[in-house]
Parts: sequence; structure tokens; C-alpha cells
Amino acid sequence: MYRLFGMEVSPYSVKVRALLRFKQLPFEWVLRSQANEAEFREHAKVPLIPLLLTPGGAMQDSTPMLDYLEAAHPSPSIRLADPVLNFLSNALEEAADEWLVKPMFHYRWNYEADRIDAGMRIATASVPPGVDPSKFATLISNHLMTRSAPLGCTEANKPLLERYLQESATRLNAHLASRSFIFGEQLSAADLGLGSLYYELYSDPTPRSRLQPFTHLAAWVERCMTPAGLGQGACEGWESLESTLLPVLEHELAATYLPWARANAAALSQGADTPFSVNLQGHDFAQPAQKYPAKSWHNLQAGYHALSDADQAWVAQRVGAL
Ligand SMILES: N[C@@H](CCC(=O)N[C@@H](CS)C(=O)NCC(=O)O)C(=O)O
Repeated sequence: MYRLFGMEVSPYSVKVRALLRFKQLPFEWVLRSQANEAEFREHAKVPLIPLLLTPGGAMQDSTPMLDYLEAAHPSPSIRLADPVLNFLSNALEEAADEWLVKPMFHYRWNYEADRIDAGMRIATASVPPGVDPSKFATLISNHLMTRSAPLGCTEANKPLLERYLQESATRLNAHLASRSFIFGEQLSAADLGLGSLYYELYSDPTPRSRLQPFTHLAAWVERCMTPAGLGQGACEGWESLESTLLPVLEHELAATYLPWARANAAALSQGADTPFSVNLQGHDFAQPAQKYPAKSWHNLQAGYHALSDADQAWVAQRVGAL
């Protein structure tokens, strides 16, 4: 039986939980709290969730967890048979993890109502029953607000982050009007990545109210997070996906994640926290270089270079070369 240490507020935790549900594997969802701190520390190398305990040992970092679970339990699968579509699915998962997390973080910790709400939810889950969570909630909120600037969730970047989310939701909602998942009737890594971030956005009051008009999006999030018995149908071909998926790829990958990730990796090669700025849709988005997204960007580049020359050219023509 797998044990997954996580929290409802953690997009990376609910992503792995959704995959365990999709594969209908026996697992225990261990709500990380002060009660299990000792056990968490015994297995965790870094103080991050999710932490997955497997028969082969403990794992941290959700993307390799997806690979591990997929290799250990190949059916039903989130991998798409077409190598180009599978690469695009991985790229969308990466874009969700490293870019869509920014508007989520911005709304959750920069808006007072959202901050109070999320702080209380985390604290209530963490402290022993009967203990007043409000002090811990303030501590958590204050700590997480200090993470805003390193992530680029600043006042200067607010217009871009908010405009980006509106556009992302509009395009995804149109695409999901006539299919269950992003690539058709098969659940993919893209659904888990984007779905888990949208799940978090729907759980916070300000983005929830802004996302209210997008009913196809909301229904898809529900399917992505509770996919047992779903998502085992056919992946569509590009011909039927193109008219609404290309606008999603152009916005998520070509216009935002790819140029940002490239600029972040280049800045990181000059040292951790090197300030950089990248023009995204007419907005100069500035932040200090982040370490982890540069590492996962290099993994994604390796996936691109593993494609055939013709497939790389196909991707380059639509979203740009990696
Ligand atoms: N790349 C990691 C990121 C994990 C991560 O950032 N987890 C957050 C919660 S979503 C965390 O544990 N934060 C605790 C902290 O920053 O102190 C993954 O995909 O698992």
C-alpha cells in the first residue's frame, strides 16, 4: 500500500493523489500535520510535500512520481501513444507546475481574503484538534508572503498574471466543451498538471469568482481530480484537436512558459537568484532566477531532443524549438 503525505492546498500533492485514484491503486492519504511530523522527517530529504512512500523507498517531487507510478502500473496509462502529443502533454504539465503556479500563488497570498482563508485551512489541518489555529495561520501566511517576490508574484507582474489566467481559462474552456480531457477521452499528464493547479484556483475565493463563468473547465477539474473509471478512452488525433488545442498551446507554451523557462535557465547559469526580465506578451516580467524550474526545463529539452527530426520540426513550427 502506498502512503502519500500531502495537503489539500498543495497542487503537487493532489496531482499525485489523482494519478493513484486513476490507477485505482491502494494508498493512504496522510494529511501532513504536526501529529506526523516525526514520521515525515524520518523519510523526507527536503521539507516539501508531496512525499510518497513506496515499497522501494521514499520519493519527493511529483513529476518523477508520475513516471515511477506509470512504470510500476502501466495500465491504465496517462502516456499518449503519439510521441508528439505525449511530448506536448509533458510540456503542458511542466508549464502548469512552473508557470500556472504563479497566478495561483499570487491570488492565494497577495489578496487578503484568500490569504486568510488559505492560512486558516492549512493551520486547521496542521494543529492538534482543540488547538486554536489562528496564530499558526498568521505565521504560515507571513512566511508564504515572503515567497511572492522570489516567484515573481509582485505588484508589477500582477496585470500580466491576472490577464494570463483569464486567457488560459477562456481557451481551455473552449477546448473542453466537446471532450472529457485535453487530448480526448484519455487522461494525460497535462490534465493532471493543469487540473491540479485549477483545482487550487477554484478553492481560493478570488480566482473562484473569476473562474465561475467557465463551466466546462470546472467540470473537467472535477474529472481530473477524481478520475477512477474515467479517462481510459482514445486519444484524439491532431486533426480533430487542432482548432481549439493550438490556441491553448500557443498561449500556455509559445507565449508564456517556453520564453519564461528559457530566460530563467539562462539567468540561472549566471548564478542562483540572478535577476532577469523577459518580455511576455508586451509585459516585462521580472524576477530572480529559480533553480528547480531550470532543472525541469532541461529534462523537457531532453524529451524534445529525443523526438525524431521531423517531430521536432513539427513542434518547433507550432510552439517554437526547445
Ligand atoms: N517540484 C516539487 C515541488 C514541491 C513543493 O513545492 N511543495 C510545496 C507545497 S505545493 C511545499 O511543500 N512547500 C513547503 C514550503 O515551501 O515550506 C514537486 O513537484 O513535488
